[in-house]
Amino acid sequence: MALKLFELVGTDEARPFSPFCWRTRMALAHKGLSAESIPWCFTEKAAIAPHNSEKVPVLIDGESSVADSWAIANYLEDRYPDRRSLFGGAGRHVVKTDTLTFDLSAGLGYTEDRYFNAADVNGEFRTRYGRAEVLLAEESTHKWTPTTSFHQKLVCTSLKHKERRKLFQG
Ligand SMILES: N[C@@H](CCC(=O)N[C@@H](CS)C(=O)NCC(=O)O)C(=O)O
Repeated sequence: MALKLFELVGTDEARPFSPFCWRTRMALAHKGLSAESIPWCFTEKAAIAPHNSEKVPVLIDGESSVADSWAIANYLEDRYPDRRSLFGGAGRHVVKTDTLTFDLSAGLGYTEDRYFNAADVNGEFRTRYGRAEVLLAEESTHKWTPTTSFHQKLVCTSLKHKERRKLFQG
């Protein structure tokens, strides 16, 4: 079934400019899926009202429709489990209901900091500092109304205390 995506545009329909819609485009690309674009302007509330949303992105997948970039990512992950995972690594849904999710995850990450002014990192003056890290994360989403949700994420990294102190001292 062909996917369709309502995405925010201005005068140029070929240039969707909403970062929330870009999120969905990136999620689709990561999954190897494409979606026909339905250009949408701020005033066209009636077009997305049947999908219980006042905002875009709204993804249409056959008879189903999903609003909110985070909800869409979760939908794609559940609906297309055989495609590359959006949430790779070791993880577990501790709670997963229509209105609440709470996830725990762990994995390897890579972070690169860049500084306007060179900073002393481990005795070396650097303008950038990249390192591989072990990550531990918890994340939750609470859906309050069809159009309002609260999303929080806490990621703990393996950055050593000595390195962290030097970074913050600049
Ligand atoms: N939490 C939503 C936010 C979506 C959102 O704010 N979309 C904006 C475009 S950037 C919108 O449609 N605004 C329409 C309006 O406020 O009338 C998501 O992640 O998708």
